Amino acid sequence: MARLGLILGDQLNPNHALLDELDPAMDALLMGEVVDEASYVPHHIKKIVMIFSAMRHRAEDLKKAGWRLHYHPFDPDSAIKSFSDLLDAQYGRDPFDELLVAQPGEWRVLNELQTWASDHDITLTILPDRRFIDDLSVFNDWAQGKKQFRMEFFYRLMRQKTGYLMSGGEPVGGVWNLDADNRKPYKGDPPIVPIKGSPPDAITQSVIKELDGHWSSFGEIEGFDYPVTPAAALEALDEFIEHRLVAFGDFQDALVDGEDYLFHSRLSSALNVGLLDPRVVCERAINAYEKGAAPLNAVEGFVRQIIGWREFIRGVYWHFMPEYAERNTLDHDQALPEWYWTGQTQMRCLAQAIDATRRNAYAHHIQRLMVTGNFALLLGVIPEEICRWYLAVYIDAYDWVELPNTLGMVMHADGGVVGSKPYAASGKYIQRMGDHCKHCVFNVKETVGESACPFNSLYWDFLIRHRERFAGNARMRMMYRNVDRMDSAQQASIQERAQWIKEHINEL
Ligand code: FAD
Ligand code: DLZ
Repeated sequence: MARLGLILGDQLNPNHALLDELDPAMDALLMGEVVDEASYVPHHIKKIVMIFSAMRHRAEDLKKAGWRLHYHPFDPDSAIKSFSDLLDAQYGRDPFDELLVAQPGEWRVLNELQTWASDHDITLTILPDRRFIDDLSVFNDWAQGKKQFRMEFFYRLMRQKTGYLMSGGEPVGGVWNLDADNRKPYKGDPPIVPIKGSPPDAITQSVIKELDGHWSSFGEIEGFDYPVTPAAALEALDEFIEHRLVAFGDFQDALVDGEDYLFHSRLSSALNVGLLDPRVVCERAINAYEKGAAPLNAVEGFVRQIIGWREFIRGVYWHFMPEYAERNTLDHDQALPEWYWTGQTQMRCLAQAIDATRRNAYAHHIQRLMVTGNFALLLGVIPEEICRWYLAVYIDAYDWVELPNTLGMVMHADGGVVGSKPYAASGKYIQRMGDHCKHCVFNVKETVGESACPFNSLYWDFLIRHRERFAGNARMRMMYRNVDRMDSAQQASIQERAQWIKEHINEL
């Protein structure tokens, strides 16, 4: 029986399950740079360069290891546009009875492969996706019978399962979560060591040459320096551990004008295409803690992002898809402001986050959550529009991770699966966590009036509009107490200013 293994562009992990399942002497592998995958959203050009270059490196390694691999390089004029076309072409060239693939990262892709296999009467075998710490069944077993999913409890299970930062069955340091220590604004100490980056090698340079000027999408190509091989990704990991992990915890929530990365790892793109194994990432960070090179609040905070948030978010995605993508619990109906695609807004925090996104295909978590995300929530943007934006513009964005973070965590459009309350915040939060407001034309201390920070009126308007849904939420009681301190005239003028902002949003 002839078997074909399809390796998707974000499944480049050297321990891919296909390589254990198939026999290089008998079975073939297939990889393809297909136009539809590069264009179903206007991906940042750096994201496409990274994926194609990493795919080409992986293909070289597989061929060197003796695999019979058919590789379809990018060709916008080719008749091969989709994974289905790619499989058709391969089937015509070298027929097979069974198609094997690791669980794709998107429901859309899984659906396409299932449809293709069923139309061709071919057995489709889905193998585990080893880019994660655990199999999806771990999340599903945990989720069974639960009315509410809370990351914190899933995280504790993952700590116990991995044994990370555990001692005698108890969390090291006596508490599971040191998040309360991780909210300091940054005042310049310790100095931020710039990310060294991985200069483009010959393969990356040739991808850049092929795409530059011939493939228009979002973002700038200049300065590409993301790792595209497992070796380069390990170097990036070690560099993070040596220079930034130490302050990762303290300044995890900080926002600093002119600083793109602060103390974040910038490892998400490598993790999400399988260049880095999440276990290796956590174990090297824990090793730094055990050697006394990084404090517990930094290492626990970092490990939590990976064994907690990353695994939890993926579990939520597969648990609720495909209907999850359709949710719009708060009935939001505003179009995404045009300047999300250009960065041309006078609101300093948004301009900085979007400018970094355009240059780097990256913004750090607090920019994504509390700046571009928070603003879209307060404005009431249609979830589908803001999700499409996040999926397009970030180098690490794939549906399994982007969707629950955006639709769930940021937009609260899932009705509270990912978060028990929306992360709605006024300009005061942005002022507290950084220095953007000092450089902004708007006044963060004002709520109404022409020069008032737009976050402020939109924040109160959001609370007033959604009073029925949120006033009874224990975690929002204080917010509603503040709303109730305002008389009806104050509330009306806030709502008037919020309405004006919505009507003139593209001019701000
Ligand atoms: P660090 O701050 O150094 O964190 C370390 C690692 O933890 C990350 O590399 C990532 O693998 C993991 N991690 C941290 N938070 C999360 C999270 N909430 N969900 C999943 N993994 C997490 N992350 C993506 O990988 N792809 C996305 O498309 C994506 N979209 C997002 C959209 C929104 C609206 C928000 C609020 C967050 C999103 N995130 C996404 C999560 C997070 O913002 C990024 O993982 C992080 O900013 C990547 O930068 P870093 O590698 O420097 O992360
Ligand atoms: C994101 C992406 C892009 C831009 N291009 C390709 C490609 O040409 N070939 C490929 O196999 N995969 C690509 N990908 C990743 C797929 O879209 C990915 O498999 C899904 O996003 C699932 O996570």
